Amino acid sequence: MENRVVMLVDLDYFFAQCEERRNPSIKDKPVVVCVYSGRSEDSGAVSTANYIARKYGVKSGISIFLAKRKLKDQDAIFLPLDRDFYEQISEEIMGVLRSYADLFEQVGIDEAYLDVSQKVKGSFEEAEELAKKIKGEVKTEQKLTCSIGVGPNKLIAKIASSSQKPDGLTVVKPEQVESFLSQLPVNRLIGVGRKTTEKMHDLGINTVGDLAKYDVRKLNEVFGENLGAYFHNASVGTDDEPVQERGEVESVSRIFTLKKDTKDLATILEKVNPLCDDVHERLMQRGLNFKTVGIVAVMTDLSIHSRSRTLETPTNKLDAVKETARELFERFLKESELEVRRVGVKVSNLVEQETQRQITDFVGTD
Ligand code: TTP
Ligand code: MG
Repeated sequence: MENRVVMLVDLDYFFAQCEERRNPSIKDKPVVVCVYSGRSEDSGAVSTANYIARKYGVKSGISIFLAKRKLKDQDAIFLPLDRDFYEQISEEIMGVLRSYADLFEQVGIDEAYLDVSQKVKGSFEEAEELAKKIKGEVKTEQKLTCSIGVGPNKLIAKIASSSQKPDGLTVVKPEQVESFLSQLPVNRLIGVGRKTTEKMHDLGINTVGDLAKYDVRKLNEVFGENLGAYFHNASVGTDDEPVQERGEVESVSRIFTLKKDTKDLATILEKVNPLCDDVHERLMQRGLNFKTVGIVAVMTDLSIHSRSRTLETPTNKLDAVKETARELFERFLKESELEVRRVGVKVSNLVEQETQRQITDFVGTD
């Protein structure tokens, strides 16, 4: 079998970077995205902060009050969380990432594993080129930076992705795994928190290399067999967890960048119709009917607008996607002043097609 090649793509300081993209004039200042609890003016916690703010010790989870104190002499920007906006951007980027993967697994709003083994034919050199291409596309199309780790499995990809941030790319080939891991502190392994780290320090284990050399039986005695075995395997970089799609499909969407910004409905529909074909085909492959059809328009200023319509009953008709998308764009273009840069189609409210059909599908397949 060929090498397994897995990537972990993690967007840098995601919520704060979305805010910088929306308003580039704040880019050179500390930016802190906050979840205000509403009790008093500054009560609540920091969701995330850009890397300038991090230099002053501001990070996810600290109180807004403390963040303000740390930044009191700076011209810092504090903004409330705008989850819908970040989710929209996340969805677009995940769509791009998915298109590069043989197998795809989103693990958070700003993070996904891509198994690219077949795409790159097991070659880490090709994987590095592919990772550069992905970083480039995310940068030019979405105006965001990300960090990518490439490795022979999810464990290594994940650690690699966080080893150079922001805007990093770290490739760990199978023959480099041992030297890459051995000098890292043990708490870099997933599942090794503060308490476990302390216990390991007591055993004289400080680095992942120390852990790899430690007698497995003794590890089992201290941590129990499951954890002991996990820690040992992790320390030598062994991990065979597959990259796999998570959860139910909630929506299917496609987005496309126009050759030229425009407000012309006919030009836009020329691009939107093939997107409708594509979305519809993916739904049919998965045996899904839909009830809601939506459009997305990203304008010249990169602001994102979406409109949708929910039909009376679920359907599988391609015409329903095209007609509804056309009507929504027609109405949207009348209201909007700016030109459109990217157009998208999204179908949601999905339901399984008749079980009847699925049963008949199986008949005669023997
Ligand atoms: P992360 O990827 O952990 O952090 P990040 O993208 O802000 O920074 P990094 O450059 O280190 O990747 O989390 C993604 C988003 O999730 C983050 O932008 C905000 C949100 N988040 C919280 O709201 N609270 C938290 O405690 C954490 C860790 C993240
Ligand atoms: Mg991130």
